[in-house]
Amino acid sequence: ALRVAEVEKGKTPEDFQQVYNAIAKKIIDDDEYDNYIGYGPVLVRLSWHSAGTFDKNDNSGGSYGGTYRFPKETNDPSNKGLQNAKAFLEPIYEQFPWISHGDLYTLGGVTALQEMQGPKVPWRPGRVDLPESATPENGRLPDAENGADYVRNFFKRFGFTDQEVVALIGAHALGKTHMANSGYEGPWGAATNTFSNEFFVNLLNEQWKKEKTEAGNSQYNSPSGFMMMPTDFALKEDNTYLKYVKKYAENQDVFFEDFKNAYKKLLENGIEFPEGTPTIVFKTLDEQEQ
Ligand code: DDH
Repeated sequence: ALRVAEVEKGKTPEDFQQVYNAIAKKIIDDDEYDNYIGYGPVLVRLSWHSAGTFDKNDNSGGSYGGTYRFPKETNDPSNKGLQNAKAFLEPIYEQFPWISHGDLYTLGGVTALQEMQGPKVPWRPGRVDLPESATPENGRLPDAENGADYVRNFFKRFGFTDQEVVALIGAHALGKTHMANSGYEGPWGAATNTFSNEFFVNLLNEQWKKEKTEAGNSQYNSPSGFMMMPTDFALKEDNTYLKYVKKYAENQDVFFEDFKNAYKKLLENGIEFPEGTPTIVFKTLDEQEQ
């Protein structure tokens, strides 16, 4: 059965805008994180991993229950590095203890994306904390040492199309890989805390050389100091994926529109929002200052 959203009692879009603002201000205040990349990218990654356990076959996992908060999921090897985002959000939760964890993790990603000049992502509240027993087993998140067939098959569990998959992986314009977390090292591009179509531009235009990392993984490196993981590079090796890579490299507006839609779907997978649930388009801090 679908999980039914229940908006936190008495809360209005203005209350969620207050949470947005607190997260956005803390991103600015704690700007030294990860050599001044800041917390934006790791918050986006947490939102994706909190939702990325979804399985449409039995409607298990997903963002709804906020089960990332339980040790089994926090300590999933695929979630290494995300404890930094979890710690970042703890004082936010203390300030707004009425919010569900699923709402907090997804709202954290939407806030970070918008504050990094990404598209506006319409967001709906009402995820409900589920008990520890609802925590999915480890192993539902993707393994980067794979090619296009794996990627296509992996995202079937969510019901995503080829186009949606390519758009979503464009999030790798943000942040970087860290040897200690994943056995990969380096950023995909130059603007690590500004959302853009740079991932696709670099995938097409850089001179890539396949090398082994010190952890024994395969990684593509370019003379500019950028990297791609095998699942990233796969988007160039598959003709259907490549079509969308080219489209997004040529037109950032099209990428932003498609990313917004696919990311919203990712964050809402498996949830039924009853009529009357507000759809909130948050104002950025900049817009509120004007
Ligand atoms: Fe990713 N990602 N990701 N990713 N991801 C990593 C970092 C970041 C895969 C593997 C990794 C998405 C899809 C995939 C972000 C967002 C998104 C790292 C490095 C690995 C490994 C972690 C580390 O070392 O710290 C794989 C495999 C896939 C796949 O789908 C095949 C998607 C869909 C998103 C999204 O947000 C929609 C972000 C942001 C980061 C950077 C994190 C950081 O700390 O910086």
